[in-house]
Amino acid sequence: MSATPVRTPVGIVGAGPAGLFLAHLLHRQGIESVVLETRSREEVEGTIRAGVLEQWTVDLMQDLGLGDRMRREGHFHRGITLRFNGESWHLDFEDLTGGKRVTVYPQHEVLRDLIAARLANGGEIRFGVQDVQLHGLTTDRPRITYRNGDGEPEELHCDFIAGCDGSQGTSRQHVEGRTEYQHLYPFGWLGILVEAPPSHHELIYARHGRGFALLSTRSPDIQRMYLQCGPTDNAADFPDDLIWSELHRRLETVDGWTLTEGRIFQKNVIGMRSFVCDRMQHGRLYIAGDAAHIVPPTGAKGLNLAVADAVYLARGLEDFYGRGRRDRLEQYTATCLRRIWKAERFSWYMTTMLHTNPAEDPFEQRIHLADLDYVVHSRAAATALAENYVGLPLD
Ligand code: RFL
Ligand code: PHB
Repeated sequence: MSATPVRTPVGIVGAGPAGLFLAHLLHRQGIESVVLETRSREEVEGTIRAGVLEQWTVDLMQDLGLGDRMRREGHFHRGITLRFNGESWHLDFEDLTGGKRVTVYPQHEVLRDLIAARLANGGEIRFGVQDVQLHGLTTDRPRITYRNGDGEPEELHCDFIAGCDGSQGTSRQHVEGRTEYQHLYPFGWLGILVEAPPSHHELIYARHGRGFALLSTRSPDIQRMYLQCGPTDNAADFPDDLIWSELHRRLETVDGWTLTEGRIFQKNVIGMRSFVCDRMQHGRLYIAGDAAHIVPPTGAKGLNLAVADAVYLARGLEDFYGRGRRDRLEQYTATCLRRIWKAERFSWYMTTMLHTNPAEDPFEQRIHLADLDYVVHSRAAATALAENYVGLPLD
C-alpha cells in the first residue's frame, strides 16, 4: 500500500542541471516542486564532469543568488586556442563578442551549489528513489509513483511533470508522435584526469594528422585532457606512456610550448553522438536537457543547453500560474528546438572540423583544414565561432 500521496505543482524527475535549475527558477516565482532522483546525493555530487559555462548561464546563476563560490573558484577564460598544421592561434572571445567570456567551473560544483541552496530554501529533493513511473499525462492530474530510499511505495500528485532524467532516462518514451534524429561519429574521446599544474591558462583544441587532442582543466591541481580514439576503445588498453606520447605529439606542435605531465588517476572513453527528439511535450509532461537532445562534447554545449530548456519551461509555467496563459507552454517545443538545432549545428561543426575522420577522403580532410584556416584569418568567421561558443542569446 502506498503512503498518502503528496501534492506538488511540479514533479521534476532528475536532479541534473535541467531539473535543479528548473526547481530554482520556479521557486523564485513562488512555484513549488519536488525533485526525484535515482542516485544518492553523494553520487550526483561526485560525478566529475566538465563545466564550460556560457556567459548567460553564469549571469543566471548570479541572478538566482547561486554564484558566490563560482565567482571565487571558477576560471574565467577570454578565449580558446586552436592548433593545426604546426601553428597556434588564439581566438579572443572577449574582443570578438563585445566582452563575453566563458567560465570554467565543473558541473559537479554547479550541482553541489544548486543542491545546497535548494535544500536551504526549503526545497525537496528525494535522492535514491527507484521504479519511477509516470501516469495520467493527458489528464489535469498527472501522477508519479516510485519507491523511496527504503523501498517503500510513494506517490506524487502534480499539475505538471518535468522529465529531466538525462539521456538514459525513460520520460522521453512517453512523448507520443516524436521523431528522433541521430548522427554517430566514427571516433570517441579517451579522457584522463591528471594531478598536475595547468600547462596553459586557457583551453587548447588541436587538429593533428594522428587525431584530435584537447587540453582542459578542472582546478589548479587537476587537469583534464582528451585524445581522439576509436568509438569502442577500452580505456584500460591505453598505457600511460602511450597517452603521454600521443598528447605530446598532438599538442606540442608549437616551438617553446610544453605539456606538463603528472599522475593519471582516471581514464575513460566517451562516445560521440548527436541526437534530437523533435517533440518535447506530451499532455502535462515536458522533457528537458539530455532527455531530449545530446551533443558531442567538442562545443561544450550540453550543460548550457539543458539549462536553456529549464529557462523556457519555467517561463511557460510562470505564465500558466501567474496569468492563466498557456501559449508559452504550447510553444515550449518550438522555442527550445530553435536553440537546440543551432547548438547541434555548432557542436557538429566543431567536431567535424577538429577530428581526423578515417572514413573521410583526402579532399574532405583538406576542406576542414581550410575551414580552420578561414576561422583564424577572418574576423567574421572567428566572430561566428566565438558567439556560438560563449552562447547565443536566449530568445
Ligand atoms: P543529467 O545531468 O544526465 O541528469 C539527469 C539526472 O536524472 C537522473 N535520472 C533519474 N531520476 C529519477 N528517475 C529516473 N527514472 C531517472 N533516470 C535518470 C540521473 O541520475 C541524473 O542525475 O541530465 P541534464 O540535467 O539534462 O543535464 C545534461 C548535462 O548533464 C549534460 O549535457 C552534460 O553533462 C554533457 N556532458 C558534457 N557537457 C558539457 O557541456 N561539457 C562536457 O565536457 C561534457 N562532458 C557530458 C560530458 C556528459 C557525459 N555523460 C555521461 C552523459 C561527459 C560525459 C561522460
Ligand atoms: C572538459 O573540460 O572536459 C571539456 C572542455 C571543453 C570541451 C569538452 C570538454 O569542449
